[in-house]
Amino acid sequence: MPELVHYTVHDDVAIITVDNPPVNALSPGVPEGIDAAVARAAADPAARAAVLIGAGHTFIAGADIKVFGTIPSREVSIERSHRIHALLRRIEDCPKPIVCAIHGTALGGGLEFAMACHYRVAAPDARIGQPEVLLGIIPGAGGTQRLPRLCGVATAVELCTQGQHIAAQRALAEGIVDEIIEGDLLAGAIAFARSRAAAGETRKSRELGANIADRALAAATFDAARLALRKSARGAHAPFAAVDAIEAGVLRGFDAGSAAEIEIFADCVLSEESRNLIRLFFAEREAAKIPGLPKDTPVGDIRSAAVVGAGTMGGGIAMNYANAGIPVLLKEADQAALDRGLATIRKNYEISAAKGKLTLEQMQRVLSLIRPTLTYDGFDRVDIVVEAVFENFDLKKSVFADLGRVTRPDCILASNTSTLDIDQLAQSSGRPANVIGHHFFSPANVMKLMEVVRGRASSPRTIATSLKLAKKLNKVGVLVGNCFGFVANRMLAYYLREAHLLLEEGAGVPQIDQVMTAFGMPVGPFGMQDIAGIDVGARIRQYLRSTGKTRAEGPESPVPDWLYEMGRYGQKTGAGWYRYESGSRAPIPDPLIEELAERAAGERGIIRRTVSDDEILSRIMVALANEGANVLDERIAIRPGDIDVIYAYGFGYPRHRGGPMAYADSLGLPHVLAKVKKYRARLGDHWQPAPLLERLAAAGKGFYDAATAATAG
Ligand code: 3H9
Repeated sequence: MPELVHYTVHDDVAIITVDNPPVNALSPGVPEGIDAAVARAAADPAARAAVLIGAGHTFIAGADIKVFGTIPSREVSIERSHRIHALLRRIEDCPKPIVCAIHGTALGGGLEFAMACHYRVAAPDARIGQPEVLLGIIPGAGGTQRLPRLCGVATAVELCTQGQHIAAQRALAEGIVDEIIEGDLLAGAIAFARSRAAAGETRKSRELGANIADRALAAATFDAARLALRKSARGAHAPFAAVDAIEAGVLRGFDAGSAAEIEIFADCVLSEESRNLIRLFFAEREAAKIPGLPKDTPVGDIRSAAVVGAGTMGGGIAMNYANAGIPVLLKEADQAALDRGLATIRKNYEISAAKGKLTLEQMQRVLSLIRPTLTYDGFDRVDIVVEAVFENFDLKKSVFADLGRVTRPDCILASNTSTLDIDQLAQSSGRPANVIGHHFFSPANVMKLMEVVRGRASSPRTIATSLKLAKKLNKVGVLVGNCFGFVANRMLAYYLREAHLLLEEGAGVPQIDQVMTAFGMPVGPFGMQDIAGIDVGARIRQYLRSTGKTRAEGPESPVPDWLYEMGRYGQKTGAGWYRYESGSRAPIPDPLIEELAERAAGERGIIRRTVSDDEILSRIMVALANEGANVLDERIAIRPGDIDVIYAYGFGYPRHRGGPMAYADSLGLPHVLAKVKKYRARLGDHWQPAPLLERLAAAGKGFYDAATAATAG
């Protein structure tokens, strides 16, 4: 077994190096190795001080997340936590100064080990954080206790409830880090350690009291945090648990606080929330691994790009490239449209600059990378073109025919279509192996999802390059198959259809939206359509009808089309499913929608009734999971985790609920199937159980069990 922790002595300073690639996680053996090395340094006459550092490209990125799933009970969790707390106390009690040298990231347990050292120095580009809440847990190795003592209550609450990483400079300003080392980190850390040894100083984080002395301020901070979390946590529990643990330590002292942390951690680590979030963490990384696509598949280097279409999507996509430092040509058909597109891009950047997210200098730099054009000049030099013109098949086909002519033979040709057939676009280009879908979500510069749509002829290079590019663009790329709407929008059609039918049956627009936001969605189905544009869906339906199809099998409510005919396109026209007053985005319920719903119900012979919140949630979620099962069965999505990642990043599905497929698993597939059958009996044959749902329910399995078995097989 490889040695996970190395001990060497450099002149008179012991160097303790954690060496557990890829991210130096605290896998079994690592904490024990550090413990033994610190004890050795304490006893070593050749060492006056010690430096704790990580090998490779990072310090410790946290506990080994895989291990959490193996904790069988509260008792085991508590027993393990006591051991790690005692271990960290031993480090802190070492009589010789211990300096932690941070590069890459010090996250979760990594930061907790760092805070148990007497001092911390960091490389300028290092980042630190307590991201445990993003996994449904809280810092479990004293982080909720030592952090407030180092940086104060407000910052500790912020870091432990939001889970974001902060830069070394901020960590320095907050008192979490003692010095930034420019140049050689290890040499700087050794010099720092020597200086503390010479001064005879060791400083224990757990004994620092000044930052938590003001109880009244602390109490006000906890109250304000809980109030804010009621909105922002969207039903997640872990952020509240983190506040509880910090509060216990600030009000009752380090020992009582540590005991509380251990208990609260045990509750969290065994929760459904944590199981879902951890599964999503690994699903996101799994999505980048494609069965049948070898690791050594050639990958093109994308150093320059072009986007055709400077509308809302095209502009947002161009911003993604510029943000990643890739120069991008932005082409429009006429000057007025190009000017409008550029003005929107500039406005978006100005809003970000006003919020302090980028400096004016950075804004000028990214803007200079976006080069407007009305022609295809320069397209022969770019590595990729993304087509983002109006969602019209003929128009898109003609663009692909142009692209086949004007670009280099190895140039990747991507379409941002949200629904149309990639294979037909590929044929139009004359270079189908290079063609692929890059489906971004609105607003494209913000939403992290990129559905990568594989056509029949997309080459391994085209696929591998697209997935690598997604990461470079700071997106989560998920490979999906080619069908109408791919994964996200195909399933969404069933989600929205159910919302529309529930409205006809008697539920209210605000009621349905409220049920879904209470579940944790950032916005309900009607509010979402008002943001995306009711005209967008209407045009897709028009196109489908022209081809003799519908978006979702079964009845279609006429109300969305009536809104379209009335020019109620949503927020952009001041009215859609809601009304909006003079530029405000606050939705105002509109009695007209009730009248339209009654008319539609009358036409279909439906007697309107009171619809319960439970029925709304159940029908919408069951419809989503049932279609998700079809998507899996047809191999449009490779794994249930891919669907859940798509919903988390594309639509803001509440991560702590895991995603539509994990949620169905948590309900139990026999229960989901029984609901589908019940709705079929009551509402009609368009409710058809997906064959995969029937097979899994009969076998007593969940979607994820089946995926694990398939991978293992
Ligand atoms: C914690 O610490 C609790 C404590 O309070 C309690 C202590 C007792 N464990 O993301 P990447 C794998 S909770 C196991 O693609 P990047 C990852 O699966 C933890 N594996 O790279 C992937 O494997 P593969 C708190 C981990 O450069 C590979 O490493 N810490 C862990 O884009 C590369 O990962 C966190 O939540 C882990 N902790 O980003 C940090 N971390 O190649 C979670 C990574 O087989 N990690 N892996 O697919 C991250 O945020 C990112 O991975 C990081 C690197 C920023 C570190």
